[in-house]
Amino acid sequence: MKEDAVAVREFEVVIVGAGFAGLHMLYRARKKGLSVRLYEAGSGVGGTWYWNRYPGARVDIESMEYSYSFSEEVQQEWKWTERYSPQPELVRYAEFVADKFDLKRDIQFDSRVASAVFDEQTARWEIRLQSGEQVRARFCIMATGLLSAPNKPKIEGIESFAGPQPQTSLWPKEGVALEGKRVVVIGTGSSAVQAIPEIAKVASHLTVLQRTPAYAIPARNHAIDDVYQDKIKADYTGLREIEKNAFGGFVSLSFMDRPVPTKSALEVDEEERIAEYDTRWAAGGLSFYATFTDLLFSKDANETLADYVKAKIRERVKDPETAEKLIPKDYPILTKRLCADTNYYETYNRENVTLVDLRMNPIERITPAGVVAGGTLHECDVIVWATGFDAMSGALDRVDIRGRGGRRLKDHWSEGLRTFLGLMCAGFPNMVYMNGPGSPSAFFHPILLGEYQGEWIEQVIDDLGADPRATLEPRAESEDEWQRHSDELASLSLFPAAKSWYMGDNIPGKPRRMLVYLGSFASYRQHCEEAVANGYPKFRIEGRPASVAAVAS
Ligand code: NA7
Repeated sequence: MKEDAVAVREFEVVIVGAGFAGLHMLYRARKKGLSVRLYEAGSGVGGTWYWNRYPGARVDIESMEYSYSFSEEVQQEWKWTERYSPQPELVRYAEFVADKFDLKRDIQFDSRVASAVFDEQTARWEIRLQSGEQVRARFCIMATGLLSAPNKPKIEGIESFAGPQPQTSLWPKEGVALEGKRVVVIGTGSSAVQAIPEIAKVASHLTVLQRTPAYAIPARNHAIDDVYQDKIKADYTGLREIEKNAFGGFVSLSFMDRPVPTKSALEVDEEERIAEYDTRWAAGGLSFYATFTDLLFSKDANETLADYVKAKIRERVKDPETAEKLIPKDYPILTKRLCADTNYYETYNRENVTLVDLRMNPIERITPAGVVAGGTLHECDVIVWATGFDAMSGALDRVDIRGRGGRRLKDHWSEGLRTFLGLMCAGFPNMVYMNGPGSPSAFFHPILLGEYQGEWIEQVIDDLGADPRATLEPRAESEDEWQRHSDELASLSLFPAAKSWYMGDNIPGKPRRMLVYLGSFASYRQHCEEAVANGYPKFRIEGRPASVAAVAS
């Protein structure tokens, strides 16, 4: 039978991914009256929070901030229990929002999208699921997440290990038995920093294999009550406005009056500088990013904070040799993601915890009995891979995406990731990425960014709405211009001095480039608005809908 004889369902909008960005996009598309279907690989909503079920997993932006702003009802009704919510509560929150707006009736779970191919004849995306099911859509919105494609290194013998070897980012729903076991954790990024103290409490022995030490700041998590929440809920709109202009999109609530840094670390004297660091250390969390204007741009300024945190690590770890191993030596603080910890460093004071420096003792192979590093076999019952993600592009690369002329998105990116505004690519009409590479994503509150991008996408769909064959894609020169601007901002910062997932360094063969737009959200928003104002000057439009044709020609 010919394919067309089989009923291929057609939607105006297909969304991929039921994380926070995808759910909000679905809400908007439905409200607009568009025919829409969302495909999700998992069996439930929540995206990153659905998959990352490892012990200790919790958000590191305060929950009162790390939440939706688009519905005042949601803001008022939902109650958080802790300053930084644990993973199960974040999933419950996503469920609450999905149920409140009856979103699940347009979501197909357990459905991984395998390919999306643009058909130039029909101006439609042909989307195929791994199950073989096929649908068509005019707009394909990839809400696939910035940190969702797990990275598991290829190491000799990896399949031979006799016990379980879960990844933090794909932690089994039924859990992993760690009680009384000998556990090896590989990696010391944010996930490991959260998991290690929890695993150490129950394992008979924990060996941590560390390639690059992290900088971690105490999270100082605690329960939050109604009185505290009601104070914020009294003017949530006001808080959201502050967040949109704040460094990183969050203020850390005790610093609401100081959302952006105003002084250089070098223009104040040491007493004032240390007092500021002490205040933030006592408050806990990631507000350090917003302490001074030049921490990410001046090596000398940066060192003032690095030295401060190094001294704290030495205070927290009893054995000086272990403390030295835990102190980062070769990258500026904040240029790899700062971690928020609960008893991370103190965990190395426990009798049942050993730290191995992989720089001195690289991993050689995995055997049925454990991990061989530097000639020593670290025998264990469980290996936990806390080795991060193929960030920003990994989830998109896993889908076989082909635009005009059959060109693969992977090939478009073979010399370095490039997008226009992190939203679209030339040659891939009507395909939009949410929290994509080249957007402020990892450097801005991802939920608020997703909400803004959702509004932007809605406007684009609205403007193109008149003609079902109309398509829109950035001009190649708009993409070049955006990349030049983004690369230039990165080159002024200290980020290139660190090997990090921000720069694509953690994935062998990934071209090096700053994957996150470092301008402020305000500036990003201005670029997004200018791009579509006055007839979409930065875009190539086919089908010429009346609303944009006049000026775009
Ligand atoms: P991260 O932050 O990318 O951390 C991954 C860790 O795994 C990091 O310490 C890596 O060392 C280590 N790693 C990766 N590959 C290897 C190999 N082959 N051998 C040894 N060690 C390895 O991921 P997370 O999941 O912790 O956090 C991701 C983000 O989620 C975080 O930034 C927050 O935004 C939330 P490396 O530093 O590459 O030397």
